[in-house]
Amino acid sequence: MLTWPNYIPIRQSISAKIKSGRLSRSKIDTRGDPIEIKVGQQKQLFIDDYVEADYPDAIDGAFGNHSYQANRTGLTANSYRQEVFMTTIRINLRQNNKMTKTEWQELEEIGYVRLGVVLPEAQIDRLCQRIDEIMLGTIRYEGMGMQLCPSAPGAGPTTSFSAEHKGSSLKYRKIQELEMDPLFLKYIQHPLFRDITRKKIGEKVGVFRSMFFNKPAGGGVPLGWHQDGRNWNLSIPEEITVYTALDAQTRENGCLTVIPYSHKECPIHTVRKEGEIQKYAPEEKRVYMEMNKGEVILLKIKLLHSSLVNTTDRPRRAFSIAFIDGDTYCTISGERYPQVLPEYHPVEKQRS
Ligand SMILES: O=C(O)CCC(=O)C(=O)O
Repeated sequence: MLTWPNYIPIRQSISAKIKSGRLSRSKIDTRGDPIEIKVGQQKQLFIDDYVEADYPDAIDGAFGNHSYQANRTGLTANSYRQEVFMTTIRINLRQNNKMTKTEWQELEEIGYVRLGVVLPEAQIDRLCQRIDEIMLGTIRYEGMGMQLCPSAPGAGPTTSFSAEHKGSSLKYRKIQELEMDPLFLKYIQHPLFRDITRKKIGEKVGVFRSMFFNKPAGGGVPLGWHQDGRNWNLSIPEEITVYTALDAQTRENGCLTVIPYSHKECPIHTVRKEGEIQKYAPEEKRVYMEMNKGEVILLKIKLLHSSLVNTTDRPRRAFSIAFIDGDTYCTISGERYPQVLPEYHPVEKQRS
């Protein structure tokens, strides 16, 4: 079976055929990219007859163990030529709350693994509604860390992150300590994440952060290339983040972008200078993680990642959980972190 960072196997398979002369580029989607994926609950692949023979394997590789239904829905318009037809792939809800051996291997090797959609769409919608209520201030939690997006009216170019609500607006950039909210806590305690953390950490699990990352409609702040964890100063180092796309992510709305295998290339941390970007994160190494609404990715903390701004008129909301051992404390301040598994224990002193 083909392994997968992004749609590379499909692309490689197409490239091989182009090189060997069995397929001419003109036979593929005339817009240049051989395969177009429309992100949403349904993915549409524009795929050619030659690729069809390979595609069950490729798709199987692409979506790991997730079941899928592929239906040939007929020939597309003439502009795609007769050889190109449209296939609809529906990503079903993940059935298995345990990670497979292959998924663990992929995580270790590539630095991330796609886990599929973990919650039904209606429940993801409830999380979206809840985070909107928190931003608007109709639901409030004392001590919850919040930062406005500079695009919020009156926010100014630099906004600070501190433990207070900063006005009713959907233009927040980050919100932390979401484990305080029962709906988000329930999600953090999802059986799949219980399985992952039991294997990686043990029975008693905390969160260094459970954070909302927002790129409000028509804006947001670009996030430069970086690894996580360098300044966390944790007594027990941890290395996994569970990242959930609350809205579908695309290149247009500033999807998470990663450099596969970069977690092995240490230390790199923040990559700001042009020369460093060319060295560590050149365009050809980048994987734009276009995701379905509700799709979950497990990331190694040292995986180099970034994201751009949202150029669409809809928000790009995401939820990122950095799980740690429940006994971890900060080696500088001595502060402890909230425990979330097997049950929730908040910390007395709130972080700012
Ligand atoms: O959602 C984003 O744009 C960035 C997320 C991120 O940096 C993280 O989860 O560590």
